[in-house]
Amino acid sequence: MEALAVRRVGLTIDQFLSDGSRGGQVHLEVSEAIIALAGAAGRIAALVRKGPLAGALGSDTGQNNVDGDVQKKLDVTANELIFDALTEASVRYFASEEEEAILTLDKKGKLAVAVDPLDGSSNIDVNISIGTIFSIYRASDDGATASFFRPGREQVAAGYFVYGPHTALVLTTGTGTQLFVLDPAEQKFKLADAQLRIVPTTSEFAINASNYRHWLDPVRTFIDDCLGGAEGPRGRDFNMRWVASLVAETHRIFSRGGVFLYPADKRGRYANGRLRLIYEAAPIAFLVEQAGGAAIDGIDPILELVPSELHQRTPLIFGSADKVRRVQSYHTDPRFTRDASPLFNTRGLFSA
Ligand code: FBP
Repeated sequence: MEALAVRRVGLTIDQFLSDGSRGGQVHLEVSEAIIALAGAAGRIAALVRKGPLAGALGSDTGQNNVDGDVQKKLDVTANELIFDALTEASVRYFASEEEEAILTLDKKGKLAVAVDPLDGSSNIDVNISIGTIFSIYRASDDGATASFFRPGREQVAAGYFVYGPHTALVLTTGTGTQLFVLDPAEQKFKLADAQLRIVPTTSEFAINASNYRHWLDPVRTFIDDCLGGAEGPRGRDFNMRWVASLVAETHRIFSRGGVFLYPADKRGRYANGRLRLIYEAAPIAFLVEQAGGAAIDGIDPILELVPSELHQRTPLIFGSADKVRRVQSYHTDPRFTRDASPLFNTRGLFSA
């Protein structure tokens, strides 16, 4: 199995998706949609590489998306490029962070595709990695909402493109998670790792710590215990990262493990965190689980949640399985489920 994986390194994405030796066959229309998305991502990567020479990509358009975020020029351009690419594939329904409602593309199309066209918008102008996230379902004959308002476990494929020092695609079609890298000479995505695995445990966490005062007890206590380091209840030192691009954080976790948290907090609009279930959390969770990691909303697996709104937010905690389980145990321990309990302001849950 491993030898086969090594032999396949270097295959183009088209060759990989049509390769009969894969564990599970990828249906033609799913392959075509992924290849269409890869084409759009290649064009977005070319713009990102040009930076300010491509125009003011990070400037505000003066419009807000439905969730209230200010749309940047590149948010809108990326959305248009992806929309155009998907009209060439067998896509019946298209949902996007940048579109208020679900759009119907091809009434006979077989798929429903949801995207965050440009994740990490606040990093466009600062030359830090940004990306595109996508989720693919079979279109439901019960209509547009039924196609997306279903458990993430029903996704047939998911992935993200990260536009960084190199452009990469991390993909799952339900048989493991693969890494592809855009070869700049040929403008083709090529397989670089046929079997990504997330190490089960590490000492690195990622969270926007400026929100510390807004967090609820389970998260606050978990982070307090990590910050206690070698002298604290965990008995060892931890490292922290926060890029503010979900794709970049996910990519780091794929390469060296760790846990990412964007929890619910006490700010008015953050009762369900910041990240959107359908086109951010669910595809990331599918990729992560396929690589041996875990993804939860605090208690339940992300892939079991059923959305009831298109732009619904969810708390998101994912990464190395042991770490995620530990965060989950803080959420289920009755001592931490009462918010702001004075009992636990100074000590953590675990003594080792
Ligand atoms: P966009 O898709 O609008 O860019 O928002 C998502 C995101 O940028 C994530 O990539 C990132 O994890 C998070 O928001 C950062 O949020 P904050 O600025 O609150 O730290």
